[in-house]
Amino acid sequence: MRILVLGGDGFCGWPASLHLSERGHDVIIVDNFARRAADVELEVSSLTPIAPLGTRLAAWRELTGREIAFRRLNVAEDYHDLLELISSYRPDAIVHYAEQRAAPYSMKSSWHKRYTVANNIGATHNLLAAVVESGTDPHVVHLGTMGVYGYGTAGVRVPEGYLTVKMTGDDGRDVEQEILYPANPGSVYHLTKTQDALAFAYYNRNDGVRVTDLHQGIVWGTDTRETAIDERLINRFDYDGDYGTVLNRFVMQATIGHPLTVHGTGGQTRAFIHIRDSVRCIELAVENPPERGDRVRIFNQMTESHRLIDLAELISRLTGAEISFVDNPRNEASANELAVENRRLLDLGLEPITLEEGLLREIGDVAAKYVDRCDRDKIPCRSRWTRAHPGADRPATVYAT
Ligand code: USQ
Repeated sequence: MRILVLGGDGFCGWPASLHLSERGHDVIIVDNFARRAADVELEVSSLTPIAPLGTRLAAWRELTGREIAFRRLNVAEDYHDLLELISSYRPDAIVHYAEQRAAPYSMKSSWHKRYTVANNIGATHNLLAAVVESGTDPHVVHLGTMGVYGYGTAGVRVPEGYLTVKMTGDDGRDVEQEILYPANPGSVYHLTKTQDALAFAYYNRNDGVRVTDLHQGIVWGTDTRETAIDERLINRFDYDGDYGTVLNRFVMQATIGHPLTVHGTGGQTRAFIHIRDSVRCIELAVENPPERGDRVRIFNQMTESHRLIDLAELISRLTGAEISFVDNPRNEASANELAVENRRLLDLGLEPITLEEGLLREIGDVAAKYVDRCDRDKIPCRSRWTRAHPGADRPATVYAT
């Protein structure tokens, strides 16, 4: 297949691009290096020394004989370049990672909120408009988030995108309808993904665009089979308070002797997936496209749920790390239950990698190898959800509003 990977230089996009190339697909990466620019802005670097994209691609060619092409463009702004690329390349699939993906980053200031909204919603809409305008029929595979469902206790197993509701009609009879599961975003970042879902529903109904929306949980782990071949292919490892995600942060903190930063009580339950399963899910979605005329297909891309305190205690037991309960900078429920339906990816052949000590040690080994690159001052989460919150974030940089 011919596949465009939008955002193919990022934490999930890079290993997915390599994996699809390894599977024999023809891959073009589209990226504007926004993720690398955010590192410059935040004065932090990936714990692992990621190579420039040109070096990455040359190494992949040298090691495997496979060619991945690259087009530098901003999906949210360079509409005509995107349209030209889709029209000329005529991809079978477009995997869409080209969105600002960190909830804390999206909450840092009004500049970050507006950037996240303009970038994410603009990129998704540009993509859909360009697909229709080009007259081509690629399968759009979008990285959504489990966070679209919200993190209250639902009282039911969270279904894969749709909910059957029963209403009472004027004549008193029951009317049944399937609707998109009610959106309940917990940050401006998550809000953009709920908006994306509406755009997909509309373009699917109006223009027949084929879409798979993958509601992914929190990714953990760093390397995949392909990124581990050579240090020039190494994947990002984010540990900072904005882009670092919770499980990788806990393992990294344990490795460097920093207390584990549990927000609030740690009663929050979240969905998780290992990076190797994440790239495998992309392969499964791409290689099993929906038929023309099918409604938007939604998969819950997660393999297990855990309470944060249970994860912290597990890591503490394994490493002796101290647990520190810090004031929660987010506006989120202090505890919730979470049961998730994920049958559709399992039915396509996903064999879940679940939490186990060996894999946690592997992350710890990566963290230990690059410990000298860690800036401990970047570990605390300083981005706050509400102004009223004591100690609200005052960034050193002044952003235009
Ligand atoms: N948390 C801590 N301590 C920390 C960091 C986070 O207790 O040091 C807590 C947060 O308060 C939150 C939970 O851990 O309750 C998850 O935070 P996170 O930063 O690991 O994940 P999140 O902000 O939800 O976002 C990440 C990815 C995002 C993806 C999402 C999937 O950055 O791209 O969409 O996970 S999900 O969480 O299922 O919505």
